[in-house]
Amino acid sequence: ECDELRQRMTQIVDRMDVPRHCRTTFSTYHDQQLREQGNADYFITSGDKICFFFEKDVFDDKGEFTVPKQQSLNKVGHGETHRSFCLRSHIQKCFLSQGIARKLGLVNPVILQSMYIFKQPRIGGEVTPHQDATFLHTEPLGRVLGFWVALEDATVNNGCLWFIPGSHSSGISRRMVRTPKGTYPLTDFVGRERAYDKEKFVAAPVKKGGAVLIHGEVVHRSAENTSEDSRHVYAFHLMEALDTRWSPENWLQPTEELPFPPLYTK
Ligand SMILES: O=C(O)CCC(=O)C(=O)O
Repeated sequence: ECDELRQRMTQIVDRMDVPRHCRTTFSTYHDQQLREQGNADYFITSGDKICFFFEKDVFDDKGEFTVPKQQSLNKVGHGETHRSFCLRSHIQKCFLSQGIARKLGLVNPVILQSMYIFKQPRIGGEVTPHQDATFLHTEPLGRVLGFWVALEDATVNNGCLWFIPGSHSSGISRRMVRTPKGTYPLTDFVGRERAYDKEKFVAAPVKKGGAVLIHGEVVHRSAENTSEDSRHVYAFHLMEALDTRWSPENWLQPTEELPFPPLYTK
């Protein structure tokens, strides 16, 4: 399954249309602002599509790749990867996620988003310490669960996850919210990420095919990848929809046509 997913992603990247705002030449401060606005628009509308997010400096000032295309992406997300192209059936059938969710007592889990994360060799960027509920906020808290499946060995050298044990029980310190319609930037933060003691993080290396379950409030991070190996991962987030309010201020919003799909097939 891991290899199938990797092959499928190789095809998608081969055929990808690079988003225009990545290709455009940006030379002035104003151009730079346009690029940032393009990035923000692209992100906030990515909830129901396949969108491509690149590592830093993978385009030159003419918009041409400076690295092989297959090694340029940071991640692909956040919607269509689970709504179609077979990955939804991977989530529902293959990754044992239905069985795990049932064992955890989830009554009506829905799939919020999914991401294929590359952590490219040598250039894979770090993911700074955060809690997923900062971006995927519910009332009450404690209803979001990440499934993070290693499609290759994830090691301390190539950027495995690190966690602060016990940090899931201290609430959240920051939320990403949509700003009022017609204003820019499109999202903002309320509150601030706490300063975390680096020494408190514990590494969680896993073998290819291993799954890590991420509590929505646990503080986690991953380091940059300076090794020669990639660290591909398929990650998706579930929400227990029973008696849960999805915040209308979240960046990611379901619509009537595209509600969050249920995890359970029967
Ligand atoms: O894969 C990574 O490096 C980070 C993933 C992550 O933070 C998440 O899935 O919540």
